[in-house]
Amino acid sequence: MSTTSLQFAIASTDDTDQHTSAQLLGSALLGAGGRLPSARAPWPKQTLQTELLGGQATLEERWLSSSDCREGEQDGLRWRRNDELLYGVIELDEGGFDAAGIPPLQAATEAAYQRIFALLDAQQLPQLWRTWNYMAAINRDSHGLERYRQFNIGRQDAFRAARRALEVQLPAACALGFADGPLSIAFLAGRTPIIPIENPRQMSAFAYPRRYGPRSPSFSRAALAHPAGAEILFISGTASIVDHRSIHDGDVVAQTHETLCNIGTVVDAANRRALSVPFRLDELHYRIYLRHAADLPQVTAVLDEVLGPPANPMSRLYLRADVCRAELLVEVEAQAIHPR
Ligand code: 3EB
Repeated sequence: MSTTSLQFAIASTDDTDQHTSAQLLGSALLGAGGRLPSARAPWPKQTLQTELLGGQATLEERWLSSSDCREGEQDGLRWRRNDELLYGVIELDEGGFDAAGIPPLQAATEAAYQRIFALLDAQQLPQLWRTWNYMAAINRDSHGLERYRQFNIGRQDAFRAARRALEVQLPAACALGFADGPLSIAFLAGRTPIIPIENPRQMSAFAYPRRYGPRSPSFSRAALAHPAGAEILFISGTASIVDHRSIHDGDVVAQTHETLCNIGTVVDAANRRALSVPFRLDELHYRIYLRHAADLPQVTAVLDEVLGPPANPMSRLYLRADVCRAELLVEVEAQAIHPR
């Protein structure tokens, strides 16, 4: 028996009966790259169009509510909620956003975030806690601009249009590229505001200089969220960036060490604001994104060395993905839930 209102679990995709679906807020399917779309899930499910590395073919990460959920669907967005938080997924094909002048990815991103903000306002759960952003060909140039930078314009314009703050209360986030697939955004939102956390080793992403694109990325380095009886720590996608510069060009081992140093520093910063017991690096659930699948042994060895071998191998899931700067070879995100 748990008194927390939210739990996180990893399931192999064939044990769908393990949780009554009435209490499943939603999920993410990892390792679906190259597969035919399966039957439509009865809950919001984000499909990561890439490969899980080194383990199972597919796994599903599930967010479980302690109470039954309500749900809805509109304009490509599916959501489920309980009394205090909401999980949603929106998937948009860029082909539907081919207006003159504006890159389709930028237009699709702006539309997606506008729909998310409209939903959260209507549901009276306005606080965006965490977003998971995936898109095809993130490093490719089109319309004279790298696609990740197009995404950042659409995202920031939507925050601005919704009169949402651009430098405070930004959600934790990640943004990665796959070879193929729609713009796919999953999100958790709630009634209560997050405590946003920045990293003293890194410039805040919302303050990045213009050389990284005409609009800065709209995310916090980490966030603490507080549903009833619980404290969630979300660590945003983290890479080998110190101040605003990518470092250790071409050296995946050094990039992984730098990334884990950044995560250690941001966890320390979060622990100074945490309401529960301190978060430890060896209790976090990690997703590790590798640009090159062949780097898996080296990256795994660094994580095992720095964090200790995982007590549960499911707590470190390795995925193939393109990181949002061409020189970055690895990105790591993490989370944990404590009772409070
Ligand atoms: C960085 O630190 C690496 O655009 O939402 C990490 C996490 C990164 C989130 C985002 C981007 C995003 O700038 C990239």
